[in-house]
Amino acid sequence: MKQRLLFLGPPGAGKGTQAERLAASCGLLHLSTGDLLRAEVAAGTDLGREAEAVMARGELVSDGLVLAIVRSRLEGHSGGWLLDGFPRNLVQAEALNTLLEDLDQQIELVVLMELDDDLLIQRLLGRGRADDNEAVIRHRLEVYRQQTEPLISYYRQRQLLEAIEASGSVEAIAERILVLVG
Ligand code: B4P
Repeated sequence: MKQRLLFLGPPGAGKGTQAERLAASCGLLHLSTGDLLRAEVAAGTDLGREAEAVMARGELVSDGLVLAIVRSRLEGHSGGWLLDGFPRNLVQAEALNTLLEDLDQQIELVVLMELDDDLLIQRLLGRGRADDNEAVIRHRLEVYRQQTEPLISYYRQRQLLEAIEASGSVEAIAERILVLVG
């Protein structure tokens, strides 16, 4: 079974939903940069104050902040991990490579979750988080196309990427992912 995984996909594809489930059943460390940033906002830290307005606009928080969070969690962790929502652009992907070289670890699988925009928007409006109104969702989708989508060919070239259709029930999608994880 693969132990070092990335979940990639547009906002609302269900990365968090599936990552939580898989990490719990396989004993992997689940690192969601979105959840970690929201925890900083809730705790009112300096980092949280900096991230809050950026997230509310649907833009990406600065690479430096996100990288510091990921580095601090991965250093000193020797078991498997699942990165959910990170990396989100090429700068973060290159920084992750450098970090993993330092730690003598390698990504084993990148799971791309694909879903039509209409369904993404419907799911996010149903979730109703602070950054889930239609205008912000549309902007997050644009940011995804511009900044995150280039990671698809980046990881495909490295022969790490497998895509799944992210429609259907949570259980059906979990099954598709399990087949890839092995
Ligand atoms: P994230 O927290 O990563 O959230 P997301 O992409 O919007 O959602 P996800 O795909 O995880 O969907 P979920 O399972 O919740 O990002 C939020 C913000 O944080 C970003 O916009 C950015 O500002 C910042 N950020 C995060 N990481 C960053 C980074 N690396 N660099 C810079 N900034 C960063 O599912 C969505 C909804 O669908 C839920 O309501 C769920 O219940 C529902 N759902 C899931 N599966 C379903 C199914 N099969 N059927 C029906 N509904 C389903």
